[in-house]
Amino acid sequence: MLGKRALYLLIWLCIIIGTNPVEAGLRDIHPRPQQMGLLSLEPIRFSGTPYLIIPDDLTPAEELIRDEALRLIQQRIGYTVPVIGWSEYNDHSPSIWLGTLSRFPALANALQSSGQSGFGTTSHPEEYQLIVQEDRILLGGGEERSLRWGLMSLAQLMHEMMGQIFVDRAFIRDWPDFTKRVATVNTALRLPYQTDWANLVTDLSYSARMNEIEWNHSDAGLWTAGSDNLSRSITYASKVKNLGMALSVSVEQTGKNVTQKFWQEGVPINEMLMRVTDTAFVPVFNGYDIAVPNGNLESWSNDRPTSWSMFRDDLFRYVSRDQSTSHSGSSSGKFAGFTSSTTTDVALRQQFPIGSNHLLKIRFWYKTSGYTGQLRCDLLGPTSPFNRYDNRLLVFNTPSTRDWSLVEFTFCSFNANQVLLLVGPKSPTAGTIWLDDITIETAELQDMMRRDDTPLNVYTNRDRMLLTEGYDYRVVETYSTIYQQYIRQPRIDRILGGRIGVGDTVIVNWSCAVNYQGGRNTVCFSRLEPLLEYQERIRHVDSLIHPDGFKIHINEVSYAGYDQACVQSNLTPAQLVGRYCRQMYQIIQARRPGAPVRIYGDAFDIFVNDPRAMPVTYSPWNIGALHELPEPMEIMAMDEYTRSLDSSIVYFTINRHPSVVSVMLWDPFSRFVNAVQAALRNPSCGGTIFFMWPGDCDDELSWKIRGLGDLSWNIGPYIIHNPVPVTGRPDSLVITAEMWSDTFYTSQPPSVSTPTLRYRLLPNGVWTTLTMNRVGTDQYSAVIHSINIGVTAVEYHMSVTDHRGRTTTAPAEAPAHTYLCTFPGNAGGGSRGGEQIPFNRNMVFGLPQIEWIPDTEADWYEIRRMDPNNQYPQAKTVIARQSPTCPRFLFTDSATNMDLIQVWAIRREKIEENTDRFAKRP
Ligand SMILES: [Ca+2]
Repeated sequence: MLGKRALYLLIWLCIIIGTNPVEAGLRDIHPRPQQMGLLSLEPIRFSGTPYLIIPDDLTPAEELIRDEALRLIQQRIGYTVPVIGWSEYNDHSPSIWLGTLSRFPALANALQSSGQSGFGTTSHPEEYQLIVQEDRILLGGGEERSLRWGLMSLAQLMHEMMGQIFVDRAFIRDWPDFTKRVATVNTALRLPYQTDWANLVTDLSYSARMNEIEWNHSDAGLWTAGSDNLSRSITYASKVKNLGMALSVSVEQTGKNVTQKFWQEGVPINEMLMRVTDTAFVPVFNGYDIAVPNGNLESWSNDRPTSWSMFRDDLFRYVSRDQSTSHSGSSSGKFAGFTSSTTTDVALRQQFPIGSNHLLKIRFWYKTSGYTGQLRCDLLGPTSPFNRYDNRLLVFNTPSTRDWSLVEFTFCSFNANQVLLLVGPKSPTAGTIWLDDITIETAELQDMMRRDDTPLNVYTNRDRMLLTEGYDYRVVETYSTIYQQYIRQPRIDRILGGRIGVGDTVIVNWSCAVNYQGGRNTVCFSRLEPLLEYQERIRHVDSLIHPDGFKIHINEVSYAGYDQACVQSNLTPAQLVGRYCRQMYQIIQARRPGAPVRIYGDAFDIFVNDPRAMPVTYSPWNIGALHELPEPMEIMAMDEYTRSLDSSIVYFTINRHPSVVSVMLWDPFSRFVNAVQAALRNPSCGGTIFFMWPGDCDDELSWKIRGLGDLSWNIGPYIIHNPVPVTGRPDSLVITAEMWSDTFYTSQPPSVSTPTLRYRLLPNGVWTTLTMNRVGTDQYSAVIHSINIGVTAVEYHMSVTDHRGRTTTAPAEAPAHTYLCTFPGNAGGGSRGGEQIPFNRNMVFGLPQIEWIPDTEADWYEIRRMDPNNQYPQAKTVIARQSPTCPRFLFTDSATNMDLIQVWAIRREKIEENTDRFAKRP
């Protein structure tokens, strides 16, 4: 039974192979390789168990690679393969050779001898090279990490069927377009679900060949975080390192969590009018004389409330005057007529003066009947969006049916004289809601800063005499918790015998630690204490986790430059932020010299469009911030917060900062495509980083991370070219390639254009260009004619451009690299034959040049370079060919080590057979 099934499967496999040239295997590889093709249309069937051949005396990093190889191969073919160290290798077959080129010279030599362009040395970070030969798989790379990516590709080429292993006979030379492919893990590990989520994001990102985890770990470096949390953190950090990914860590969220209350910035509250009672000072109800025009909704004209506007004029159809229901006076505003398709914003809005530096309380009344939806009250800066702040925003689900109810909350006017107030239904779908009596009045004292730089001054109202604390009045905390230099619920008491009496009014100037955006704090960037704690936390996190780099987690900069410590520094708010971050950078560098540091772009990007950055007085508010930063710092160009991603990147570039483009994972994928293209346009941009928080887009994590990995590795277009097999010298040669581009989940239809072949006939032909013709789906072809008797080989390369305007060449570095179709009996360039000849060296324009005496019998010359680690008598790497009429060569790199250079005169008839053989080193 089993035998029949096996036979059936094998027949089926042969049909698949026979009818569909097995490129499917290559097309399935994600991310898509830079250079790829098949050496044979039939996969190799390995007879017997393959051996994994690795260098001797493995380093810890190499041990991880070995284990990863065993894991991936086991996952793919169902069993573990035996491992053989190089010194024990004795022609074991079939075999998989795995190692970095520097640690495995025989592997490097075998790759170089393969005859494939560019193989045997690496020229890109994370580059790997993979060739599946008859009885041997070669997988080498420049560094350990690249071997992981190569193993993932190899696994894609492997198939197991009835105990036999089939491997597509492919060659791949691959590296990522970006050196930075960063996944953000935005969570502490307090709870099991957070740990699960961090592991999931990490596994998905690793599979998508991202090479760095940025862990914004809000508990990092806190002794108070707890031992479970600590052990989870260490375990997680080890996991990231064992996956060969870089780990960068941030230890706090400046501007969000201020662990010590007195670090907050003191926003000055000026000219607050208070009345002295026998128990305490109380605010005069409307001491600032602010009135909300038509806040009682008594005045109507054409069935619209005077003074109020709406987002769009037609939205007034939801609003009407109700003279039968009111909280005060004779009318209220009634909102009704909602359906499931009602727009979300049905709020009344108006802009009016409120005066700067006031602490205010907004109050309004609402009533509902069968209402489904939310109620919103939003206080914004006066002009949108660049001079706007989300000062205070309140959104809540109302009870469905409720009689008149009061809503009140406190906000600060900061330095804005005007406010844009929005109040009304949000996302309503049914029922009725009424509003009435919208007022703004002086707020109670709260969150008072009591530092030297945030003075409290009390004056008499009548003659503005400065009163004395401790003699005329005292300030006490009425809240149960006592904070240092901060009073949460202050009360000012009259002192008997002082200069003020009950019934007097006083003017109070004080500083408030303002919450905004529904609870964020402002940080005083002139205080030393936050930096001291930062230093402490960096020390702890470095000692416990020892990350590869750091992130300064300063986002949505909540900064005003109000308190005296800030003002007296003579720096602009932007410069203060920059200086503060520079100090954080210096703290990191003092601990870990040279460690890379990344930072959010919001506070440093003059093209920022972040309406939450508060309270800005001009736009862009952050001019000067970037210039305070040390130049090595990497800045995030944030797709979501900039008006122009290209402009942001260029701004960072001209200020000598590298950057990465940052995308929010829950955004539409088309934004990622645009962001990656912007990054590609700007060479100083190192790559991509994505972020989200647990629960944001969990359903989409898998495909979006994979897609972003593909995009960041190689956006395309793609070329699969199977080198032409020849058995004799043909009269003409057909060059074909599979060329295509990817939609990347966008609606833009992919297409390719100008598929082009460039070729010359060796030894003496000139370069010729042909347009390749479409001969099938994604298949292109061109014919080289007139291959005459003297032609020994055809040298060629291809290119194609896609609908994004991106051009890809094959080989990947054409024309520096080319394909060579050498005719049997006429071993061509790249061969090992010929005769080494001496040369003289001199300098031309500061560059080394070599010259030699012409060899009248040479068909061409080859300039070759020896591997410094692997100096065979015959150098293996052909770096250039020269025609017989040009017995000289100018190097473009002044640092070229001339001791490694050889010149060979190639004589066709004396060339040895170009073989794939290699010798085990003695
Ligand atoms: Ca009213």
